Amino acid sequence: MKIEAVTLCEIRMPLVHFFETSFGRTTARRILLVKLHAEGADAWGECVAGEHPYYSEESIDTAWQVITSELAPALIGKRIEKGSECAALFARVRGHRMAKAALENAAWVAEATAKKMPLWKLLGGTRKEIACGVSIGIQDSLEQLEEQVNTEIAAGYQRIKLKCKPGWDLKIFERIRNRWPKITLSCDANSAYTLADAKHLKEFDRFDLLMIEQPLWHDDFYFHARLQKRLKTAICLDEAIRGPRDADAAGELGSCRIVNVKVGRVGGFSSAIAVHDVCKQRKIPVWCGGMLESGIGRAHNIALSTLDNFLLPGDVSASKRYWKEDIIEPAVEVAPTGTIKISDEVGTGYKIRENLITKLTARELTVKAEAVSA
Ligand code: OSB
Ligand code: MG
Repeated sequence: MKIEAVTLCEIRMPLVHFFETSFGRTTARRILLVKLHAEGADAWGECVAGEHPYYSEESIDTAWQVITSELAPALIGKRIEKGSECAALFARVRGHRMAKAALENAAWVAEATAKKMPLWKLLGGTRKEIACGVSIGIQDSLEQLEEQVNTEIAAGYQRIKLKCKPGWDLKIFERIRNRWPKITLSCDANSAYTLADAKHLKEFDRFDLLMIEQPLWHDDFYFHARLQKRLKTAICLDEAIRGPRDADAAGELGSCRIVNVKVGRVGGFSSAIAVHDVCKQRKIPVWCGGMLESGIGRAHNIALSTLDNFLLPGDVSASKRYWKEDIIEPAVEVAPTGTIKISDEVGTGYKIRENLITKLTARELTVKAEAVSA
């Protein structure tokens, strides 16, 4: 298929409930969507970069810039057979993995559409349903947190992850574990601690957590390996794993025993599959992370989660936890068993509500061949 043009579209979507991590609170998302115009196999992708460069170096504004000036021009006018060919076309741009992933993932959807296949099959998935967990942000009070956990357990979610930071850790684990001694519980620090906190982090071992996600620096493997030796609880790396080499290094060093795969963070589906494969080889279970995605990114996460080494429940949860109205149809729904059923339809199995996207759009730009050659 020939890539004729790329449309960038920034939409604004208020969250149903604010989401707070150790690096800050989000109340409304600014989301960058991309649309590939590909000879009738048009397809959408989502850039998961945040409003600020706090989770990683990227933000929606850096992504907008690098897509319009580098990545879209590298694609437009090219004929590609497969989504996986994008990575080589983008290779001379260093980093900017979330920006690259938005386009590459759209190209995989275009490929699936052209081949009349479900995206999950094209990615190499095998599962017919996937296991879901939730990520619960830092709240204003312990009571509010307990109520949220109660709601999500009642909805059937198979794993509860609590965002934590110094001052919002032992007391929340204590409170939640006291009321629910048996649930699968984990935590995510988003790099809020240093090795000087090792003794404090050792206290986490008392709460039978499935994992502690990214406790130390966002770019570190070495000190996580030192910390992992001292902890009974498994460390899971999120931020630090930027691709398959990182997963290999982390596995060899013993920096973690579990890996969070986010397709945006690692640069797109081909890299996400490679991370999955390296971890499988090393017998490291993976799960699919989330970035407060709209339905477009969410549908891509669902497809990815069908690969067989996605052995733990992902942060892939129902649309209604985030949005009053999602931009896909049907909205993502989670069954009382805490699972999402995988569609056998062509592409993602979800339709894009383009009229709604238009209504939510704050800025839009189409990059075309004339502009590229000029
Ligand atoms: O670290 O997993 C994270 C959201 C934004 C940035 C980083 C993270 C998260 C989440 C949310 O935990 C997961 C979700 O989309 O529900
Ligand atoms: Mg995380």
